[in-house]
Amino acid sequence: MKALLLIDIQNGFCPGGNLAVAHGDDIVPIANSLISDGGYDVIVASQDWHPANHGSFASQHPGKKPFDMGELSGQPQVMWPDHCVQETPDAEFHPDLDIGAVDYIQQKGENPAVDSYSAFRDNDQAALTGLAGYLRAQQITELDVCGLATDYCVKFSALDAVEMLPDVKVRFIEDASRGITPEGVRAAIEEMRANGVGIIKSSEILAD
Ligand code: VGL
Ligand code: ZN
Repeated sequence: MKALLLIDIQNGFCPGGNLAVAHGDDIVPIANSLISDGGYDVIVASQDWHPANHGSFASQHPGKKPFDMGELSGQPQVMWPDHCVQETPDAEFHPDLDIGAVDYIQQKGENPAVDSYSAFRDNDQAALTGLAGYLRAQQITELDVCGLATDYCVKFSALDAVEMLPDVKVRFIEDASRGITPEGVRAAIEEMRANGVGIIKSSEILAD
């Protein structure tokens, strides 16, 4: 069984959003083609879903500006602009994403004391989200990952998939993803590759 995992294709990470990734919305038509024509049995979408007082927000740390380094629960933490606050338009999926075709939505980042880049577990690796259990129950053997942002949530999700689902073949779809910085994207792709993630383009999936 094959699954597509769409990471955080939300307004907050698209142009006009609070943590906009350059050209983040360019991936929406590609994601929709993968959903309709990618041959997947299961479609999963993750959703960054923060309380308004989330500890990853610079606004919660006096003297910190967005993109500074800071600390959260004693761990180094990038200070993000307030983003993807629950029940706000910033947290909604991009309006053109075919969310009606999604079988399972995995929300993450609800605990104000820890960030959760991965759709599988919090950054401290203590609490699981339930996504690995869902994919095991669906007997998924192949998982393709794409979305926003390559250098954070996509990378951590793909690496956790390799570690937590050792029998699953994991691939990253490069052109269906965008990142926060070009250097970050390059490093993320190398790290994924080094950890056994296949690096592919959507044309390899969509061309029969
Ligand atoms: C993300 C930073 C903070 C992401 C989420 O989706 O990549 N990045 N929260
Ligand atoms: Zn976030």
